[in-house]
Amino acid sequence: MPRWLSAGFGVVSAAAGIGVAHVVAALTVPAASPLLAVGSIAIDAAPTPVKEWAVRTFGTADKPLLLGGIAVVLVLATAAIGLGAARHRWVGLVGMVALAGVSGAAALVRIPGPLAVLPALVAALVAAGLLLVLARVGSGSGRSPASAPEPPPPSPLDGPHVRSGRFRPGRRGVLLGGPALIAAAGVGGGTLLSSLRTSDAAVGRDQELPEPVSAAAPLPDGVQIDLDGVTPFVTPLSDFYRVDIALSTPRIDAATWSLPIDGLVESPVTLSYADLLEMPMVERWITLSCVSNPVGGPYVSTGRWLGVPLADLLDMVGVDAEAEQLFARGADGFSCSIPLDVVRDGRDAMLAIGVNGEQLPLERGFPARLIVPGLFGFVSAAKWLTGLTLSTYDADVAYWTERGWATDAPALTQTRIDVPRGLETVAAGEVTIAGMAWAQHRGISRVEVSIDQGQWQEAELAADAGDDLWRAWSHVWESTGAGRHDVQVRSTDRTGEVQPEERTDPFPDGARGWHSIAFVVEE
Ligand SMILES: Nc1nc2c(c(=O)[nH]1)N[C@H]1C(S)=C(S)[C@@H](COP(=O)(O)O)O[C@H]1N2
Ligand SMILES: [Mo]
Repeated sequence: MPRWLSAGFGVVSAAAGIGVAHVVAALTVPAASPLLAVGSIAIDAAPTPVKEWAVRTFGTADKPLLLGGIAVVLVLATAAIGLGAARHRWVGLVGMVALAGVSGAAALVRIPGPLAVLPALVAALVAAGLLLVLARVGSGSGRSPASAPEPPPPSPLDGPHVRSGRFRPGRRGVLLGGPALIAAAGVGGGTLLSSLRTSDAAVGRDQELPEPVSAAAPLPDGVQIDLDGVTPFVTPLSDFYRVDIALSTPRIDAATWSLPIDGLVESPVTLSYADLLEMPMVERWITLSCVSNPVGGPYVSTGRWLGVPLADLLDMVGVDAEAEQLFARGADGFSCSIPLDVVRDGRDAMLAIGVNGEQLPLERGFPARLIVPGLFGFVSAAKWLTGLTLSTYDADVAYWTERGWATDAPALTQTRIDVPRGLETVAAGEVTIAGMAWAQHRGISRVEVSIDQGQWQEAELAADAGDDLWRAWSHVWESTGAGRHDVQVRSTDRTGEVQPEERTDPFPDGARGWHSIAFVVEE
């Protein structure tokens, strides 16, 4: 048997195993599907600089690329197993079981309960079994006799269109193609199944939201600068930035979901989704930003959040004096530390169930997440909540703290130039420079623009919607000549602090520095 065929047997057996396991996962725990489970571990284990590089280089395409990378490694490994199995059958058995073991162990790290290993078990059975059969049949020791009569040589009259009885790509084609088909059907079918199971009705995302007892203040006229290219003040949910460690979006059924609030409290409670819907809700416009946002970057958005004030929940359980933090956990293994004094200082920190008038979309943390104005998302905005624990910083350590990032991280002031775009060519005359500035919970009091290293000039601020929100700004500049010009911007927050000039990386507590771009004025 040719070596490529042995290697191919290894690859297609593993692929078929993964395909069937994907279906099993879709029916049980989607995130336990082998590639997803291993990918999640890779995300958890990747050293911070690697992760930063991946996000910087690939942006939101980093996850498909990760899966692709794992697939390449897997093809090489399973080809080797296939080659080994051609000589010694046990190599195939041990190799496939070992690979499946890796995926089972990976699944167990993030997903509690024995169901997490079921897909890996199925993958092991299918992949090892199939490889043994293929190796046997392929080497001719199976039922189909190796001594089958050779087909007669092709006649020169037979073109590619002639499908006579001697056209026999069949055997090898079937041996490789059959399992490949199983793999494709499994991955396609499993993915379809998961999406059916995550339909809005299936998870309880088809309910009326309660009316808030305290509605969001209407946005003042003039918060928006109506100029092509300037960010919309309210981010449509489809454009809202998304950052999380979940390789597959957690699917949580609101009907069976419950949220324990425990730890250093007088009376722990466990709330159901129905319990939450009964509680008094507030609705607030809040701008959320990500610590990974580079200067001038896109990871910032604004929505109208509906939820139960966290202070109410704390009052309900009665917090012990030793408690330092509200430790929040998400279904994807994420966790974060929210300082108790921040939760209780009067800001609109909430356990949110709705955004922009609808229940949270699945990728935004359905059924419930936290939103804390003024803190970066990674230290506050836990999605797919599974538990809230009042504790000390020693007792519970947050996911990103374990990876070297800051434990407490107030959102930093940033100012972004939206128009002109970098290197855009604009007509001579009046050039409008405009963009967004944010310093959540402190507010923006001033934005300044400097062109070609000239004096700082005060930009015009759009209407103010509140300190927890971003603010649009614009500045009209009379062009001074054709060719390249540079513009830089900086903001001052309401505490009087001016954005520092020096650029820093997002790691470990957010990027600092002035955004600048170059543009070109036409002749
Ligand atoms: N469960 C969970 N919650 C999470 C995260 C995560 O990885 N898992 N990422 C956080 C980070 S880093 C940010 S910036 C915000 C982003 O929220 P969004 O995806 O709804 O914009 O969610 C936070 N909540
Ligand atoms: Mo983030």
